[in-house]
Amino acid sequence: MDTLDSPPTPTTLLLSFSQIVIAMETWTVLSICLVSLVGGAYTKDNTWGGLYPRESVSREVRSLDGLWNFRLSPLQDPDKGFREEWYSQPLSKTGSVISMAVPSSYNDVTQDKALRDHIGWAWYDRTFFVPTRWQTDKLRVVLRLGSAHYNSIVYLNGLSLTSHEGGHLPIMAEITSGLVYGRENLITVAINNTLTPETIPQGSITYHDNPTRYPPGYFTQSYNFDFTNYAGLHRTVSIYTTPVTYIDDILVTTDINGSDGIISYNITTATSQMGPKKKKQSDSVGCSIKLLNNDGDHVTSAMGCQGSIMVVNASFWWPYLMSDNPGYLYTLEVAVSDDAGNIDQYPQKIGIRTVSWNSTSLMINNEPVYLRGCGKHEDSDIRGKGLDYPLIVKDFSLLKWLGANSFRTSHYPYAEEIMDMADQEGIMIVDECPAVGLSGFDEPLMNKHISVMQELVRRDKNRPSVIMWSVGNEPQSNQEAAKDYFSNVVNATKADDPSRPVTCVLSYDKSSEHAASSLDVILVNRYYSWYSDTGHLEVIKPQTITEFTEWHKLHNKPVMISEYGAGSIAGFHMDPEFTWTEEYQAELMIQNFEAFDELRNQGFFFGEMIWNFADFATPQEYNRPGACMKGLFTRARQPKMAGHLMRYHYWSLAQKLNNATIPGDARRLSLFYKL
Ligand code: GCB
Repeated sequence: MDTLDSPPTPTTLLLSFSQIVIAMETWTVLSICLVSLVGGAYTKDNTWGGLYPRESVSREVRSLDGLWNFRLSPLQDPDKGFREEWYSQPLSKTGSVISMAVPSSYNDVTQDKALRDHIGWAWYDRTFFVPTRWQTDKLRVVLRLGSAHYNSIVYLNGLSLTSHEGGHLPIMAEITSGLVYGRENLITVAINNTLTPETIPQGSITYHDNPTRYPPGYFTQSYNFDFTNYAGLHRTVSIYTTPVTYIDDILVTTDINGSDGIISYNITTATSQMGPKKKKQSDSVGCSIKLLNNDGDHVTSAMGCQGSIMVVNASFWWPYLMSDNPGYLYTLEVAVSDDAGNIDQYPQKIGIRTVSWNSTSLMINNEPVYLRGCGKHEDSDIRGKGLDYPLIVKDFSLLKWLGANSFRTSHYPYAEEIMDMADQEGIMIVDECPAVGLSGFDEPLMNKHISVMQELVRRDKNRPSVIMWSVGNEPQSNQEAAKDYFSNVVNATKADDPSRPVTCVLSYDKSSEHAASSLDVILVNRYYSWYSDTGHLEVIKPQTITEFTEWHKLHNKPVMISEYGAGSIAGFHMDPEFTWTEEYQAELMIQNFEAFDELRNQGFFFGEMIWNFADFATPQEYNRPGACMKGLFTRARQPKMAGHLMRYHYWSLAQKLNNATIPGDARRLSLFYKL
């Protein structure tokens, strides 16, 4: 959904329509004037592939992470920055700025409540140096922002460069002709966190215009999900170079035949129309590939921009605890060259594995898998949803400590750096788009939803860890319009990627549910003894067994539970167990485990994911103390009783189903939990 020179959508600007028209007109006129001043016009480049910026002999990557300048647009004057053209000069010249960490959410890094609770536009800028060498070497230069939540407009040296709707997915634009070489360049990003019924996810703004109860112009934002709507430049920002003729995208699919692997690849190339011309450009581009094993040794090579190669006696990609060597990755070194002498190379990590499914099971490499996992969030203290390497390492270390083999990227796509870890550690991913709690299924929303899925598939298609696409979480799919809506979104996703099952996480009763019939596998969230029959743990087993058996009978598809759980306040204990205590959370889990064992024995139940891996931040409300407390771990990633219990449970399953050996301390701890 990247567009150059396309204005942000009115609904996300928090401006009146007439203000938007004026802003758009000013913006366009201004762009035209400034373009002629610097002598270069930006052209549309929204056909980019999903390749993460990686260095190679032909590519250089420079990080723009660090401390940026930052200021907010006033709540009551959201278009001030556009009207005063804050992007046309350093932000510090437009008013007072503060330093802002990138990547990070901006909400929790200061003591300022207005910043934490801001609704509307926030502005970032920084300068960066570009060497003259890049110009003399006639390189194409690309800017990439890992994600900016929710709506963003990017300016380079005072000109509008690109805009993007939606957080959690990358924004890219070629900047070759807009750069000043051998000098400092200015990048400015305006970000708006406003959610409306037309955004994905949805939200709404309420204007409280009763002067006896609220101050003038008072408005609030609400949304149909419980996690904090953190905002900002959440992921890494970088610029990178490629030759003028470059690898635009690589699609890899894999198959297995006995002990051999088959890798099919399709390389898309492009030639920059904006970049400096190096000699004579040519249409004739040649591709070659080289396959390296994970020690970097050469395995095989081939010529051609598409084709298949056979890997004799391949090392397959297996999930964690299903093999002694899980997460085995090869590197496909792709090279393209044109007859003007441009050569581009890109190292693409791949795993050789298959995903298949039938009416009862999900299989990796033809072996049924049972998902032992968690719903998660990108969430931590101070950083909010900002990418944080220590947190990535800690979370994967905890997942493996638990004996988990999977998680769902609830409720939006996670950072590519997290996905890299999943690939390499053998953690299976249900890859979810940001469509959480959708309602009002009209055509414009559907088209936007389909585009978001396309962006997600484009980004993550080559990842062996991704075993399933989830087009959303808990839509209001009891509405009849959900039937056609989801059938269209699912079919569009399958057209983009027929190799993986497509699902949507459901919450309505099967009798009133309209999305289920289009899904390949059924994922259901259920909170027995928490949101229903609170305090009555004895109902969990009969209710869970009955319900999930019926889902399978009705749809003849594999079924799993994608959320269950209870809130617990770390350190709060009572015996007998009582809601919100660690004991209650643990006992609720034990009741669920017994139900899951029975369901698994029936042959159609293919996984369990507890809600949630860790406690996470929520907006201010009276039923949650600043966080959703259903974590196995606290927000600081320390285990509750539930974490220890889950460690024993998941390792026991791994022993039973995958012949894994339960670590000694996990076995000892089980004695505390009546297991
Ligand atoms: C759900 C949602 C999840 C919430 C959870 C809860 O069904 O999918 O996002 O956090 O319930 O704790 O209420």
